[in-house]
Amino acid sequence: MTKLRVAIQKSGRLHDDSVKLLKECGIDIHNGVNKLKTEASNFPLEVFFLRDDDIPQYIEDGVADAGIVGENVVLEKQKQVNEVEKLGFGRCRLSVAVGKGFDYQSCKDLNGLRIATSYPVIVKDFLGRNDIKADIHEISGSVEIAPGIGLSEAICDLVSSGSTLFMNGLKEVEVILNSEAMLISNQNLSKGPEQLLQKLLFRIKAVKKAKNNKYILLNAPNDKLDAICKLLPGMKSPTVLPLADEGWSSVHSVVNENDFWDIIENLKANGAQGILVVPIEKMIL
Ligand code: PRT
Ligand code: ZN
Repeated sequence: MTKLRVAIQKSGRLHDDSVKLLKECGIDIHNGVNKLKTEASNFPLEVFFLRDDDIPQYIEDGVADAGIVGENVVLEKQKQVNEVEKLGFGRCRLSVAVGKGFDYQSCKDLNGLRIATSYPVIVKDFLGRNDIKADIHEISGSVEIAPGIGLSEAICDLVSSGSTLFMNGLKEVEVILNSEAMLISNQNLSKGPEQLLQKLLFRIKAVKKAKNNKYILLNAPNDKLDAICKLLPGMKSPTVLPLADEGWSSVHSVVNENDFWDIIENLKANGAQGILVVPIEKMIL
């Protein structure tokens, strides 16, 4: 039977969220300690646990059909893979940082400096686009200590909270890339795996959509129903049910997280009461 072979990070920042996403897609996987691969019990899917840096190559070579890695890794590795879907976790930025005492005005100030990084390809591209001549020193870890030990004047590394830079006396001066985890796939999938990938993607989109939306229930006086329904477009239109109390209705709908607080304020201003907001598990349009 055809199986979809999906590579995820063995351990590290993307591991837990990758497993969680598959679970939210209804795929049961049991991750034995130190296992290289495992099979889902209820979906034709095999999971490979790999170092994130190796995943694009395995997918280009067709050893895995699809995988989950940071966009930073996809861009750095330059492998022939399809970028299928951004996944909304593992967010970070790839930034240039210099010592906090450095009087930095623009990227031209990087001319002639040594820049330590684990992302030589992306940094080289950035320097080229901005016509900057600087020396790239590739190192594989603990990039943030390079200026302190005299290896370089600047670094380019991933940043999320910024506390690593701060603790090492550095300041962020340029954001080269904003990154999040991404589903990538082999460019020449045969029909079976391609169909399974589409099935997985359908589920991922439903999970992502549900996270961005909330189910909302409220009570509305009947004379305000029109105004209230206009505030709540819902998936088609809101559901309106009569309450046992004469003159009142219960209104059910879906609201987007981003508009949420504005909508709630307008609803209250229009006489809505007893507003309940409930998370949605899956959402299929
Ligand atoms: O063993 P393997 O090679 O698989 O793992 P790894 O050590 O290469 O990667 P890992 O687990 O550290 O990160 C995996 C992916 O998570 C990265 O490729 C990014 O896409 C994403 N990600 C998100 C991050 C961060 N946030 C992050 N903050 N990856 C690394 N960091 C590091 C950064 O390098 C720096 O050392 O965290 C430090 C900075 O964090 P703040 O919060 O102090 O700014
Ligand atoms: Zn890695």
